[in-house]
Amino acid sequence: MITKAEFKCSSERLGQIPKDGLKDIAFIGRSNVGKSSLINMLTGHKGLAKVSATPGKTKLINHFLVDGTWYLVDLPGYGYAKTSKSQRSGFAKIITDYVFGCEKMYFLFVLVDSRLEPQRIDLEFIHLLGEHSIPFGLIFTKGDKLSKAQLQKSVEIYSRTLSEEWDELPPMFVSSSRTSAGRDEILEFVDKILK
Ligand SMILES: Nc1nc2c(ncn2[C@@H]2O[C@H](COP(=O)(O)OP(=O)(O)OP(=O)(O)O)[C@@H](O)[C@H]2O)c(=O)[nH]1
Ligand SMILES: [Mg+2]
Repeated sequence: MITKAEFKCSSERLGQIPKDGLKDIAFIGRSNVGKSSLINMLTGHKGLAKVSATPGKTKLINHFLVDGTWYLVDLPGYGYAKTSKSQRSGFAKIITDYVFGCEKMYFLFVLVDSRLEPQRIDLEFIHLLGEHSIPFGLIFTKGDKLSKAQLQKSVEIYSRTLSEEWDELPPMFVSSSRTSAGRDEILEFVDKILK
């Protein structure tokens, strides 16, 4: 469903991101959760976003132009202990500036590792999204590492946890960059919200 995806630019400040009217669909989550891998999987473009086994690989806001009409945005991860002290508590300024302060940011996917129970830092971040009324969805990553039943359980546990705070649950997707699971569902959803 994506015909062409190309790297547009890397930004370290809001002032540097593309100044056109095109919408951003962005991906956030803990370092190493699989944001860059997912972007490569969705675009069918293996080397587009840089992937690494070492957390903290993506440090800038990376814009990838899709079919000349919207952007996929790869963001730095949060919760990585080796970032500077000032960043360890809370979230890096580059992330909060972009997510909470950028009009271009149209929809945010929060990625969580499907193997883990809800992590405090993710729940904190999701809470902030609620406070700022940021539209978001959840993507469970690395689904290839679990059985179908285990995946279903992960989604259920997350749903139950979010229900404690939210009246309405966000859209949720299970994915794997290895098997391309979730690709069609996520891209169809993006298609729908961009219209
Ligand atoms: N088995 C499996 N491994 C994955 C999957 N997605 C990512 N990985 C692995 O997880 C590691 C981190 O992937 P990245 O895509 O670089 O993660 P990231 O969230 O962009 O990380 P940062 O940029 O450091 O925040 C790499 O070793 C990937 O190969 C997946 O769907 N299945
Ligand atoms: Mg990355």
